[in-house]
Parts: sequence; C-alpha cells; structure tokens
Amino acid sequence: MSDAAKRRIFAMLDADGDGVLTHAEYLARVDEVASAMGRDLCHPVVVAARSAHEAVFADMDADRDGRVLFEEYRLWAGHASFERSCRPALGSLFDIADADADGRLNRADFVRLRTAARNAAADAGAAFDELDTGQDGLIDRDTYLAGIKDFVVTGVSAMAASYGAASAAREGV
Ligand SMILES: [Ca+2]
Ligand SMILES: [Ca+2]
Ligand SMILES: [Ca+2]
Repeated sequence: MSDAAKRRIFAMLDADGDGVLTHAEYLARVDEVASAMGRDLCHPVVVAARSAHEAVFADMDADRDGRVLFEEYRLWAGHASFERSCRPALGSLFDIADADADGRLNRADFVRLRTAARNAAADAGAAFDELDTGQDGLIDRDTYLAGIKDFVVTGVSAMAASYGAASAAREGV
C-alpha cells in the first residue's frame, strides 16, 4: 500500500483534520453512516458495526493512548490488518446501507454510504460504475470489499475514484 493511498484514507478518517484520529472521531463514522442511511441507532446492524469499529481502533492504536497518529496508521495499514479487522468493519457499514439485507447495494444506496463515509458524491458514483461490471445496477458485498481492499493494498482499484485518487491524478498531486 502506497503512502499516498494511506494519506488519503487517513485524511478521510481524521474528520477535523488535526492530524490525530481520535477514538470518538473513528466511532462517529458508524452513527454518521447509520443516520445517513436512515437506520435506528439501536438496530442490531448498527450495534454490530460499533463493535467492529471498536476492534479496528484497538488494533490500530498500537500504544493504546486513544489516539492514532498518521505514523501509527501508516505502520498498521496493509494486507494483514485489512483481513483481520478492516474487512469486518467495512462489511458492517455495508450491512447498515443494505436496507433489504439481500447482500447488494443499488447505486443510490452506494453513493449515500460512500458520501456518509466522506467521499465526494461524484467520485462515489464513478466508483460504483467501475465496480458494477455486470451493469445490473447492483454491487454485492464481496465485490465492494474486494474493491476497497485492492485500493488499500495496491493503491489501484475501481474504488480509487471514491478515495479522491482520480481527482488527485488530474490535479497532478
Ligand atoms: Ca482528528
Ligand atoms: Ca496511539
Ligand atoms: Ca440490498
């Protein structure tokens, strides 16, 4: 995983941009996504997402001080940590967005989910179109998670657009 990709993801997670990802900031993602998707905050899928995010934070925060700095994140992020804790957490957000629980999201739900996770809506739409290779207007859970993992581990993926990589490339940064 490139440092540029890690920087982009860290910047998305660090909502107030102060360079420190706090426990509260990280856990707030769950409620933000749940609210955006119109989910009751006590719904079992939201409760499950909270524990999955607690597990990621505990895993990331190597020195256990309740704060994750970019350097801490940089050393942590990669294939092993993705499989160990990110996959369940990202899957849990997918489940919040998957209102009819059929394991698939349509374009509107996908864009709402990614926007709640702080992607630009246009970038999220572009990522959906890339991932929807069957062009049936639906993306299943495995495709979604594989797309994110490709980006996290290799920096190259249909999901790159949703992390602003496409706009960064256009701007030459
Ligand atoms: Ca912060
Ligand atoms: Ca720490
Ligand atoms: Ca669905």
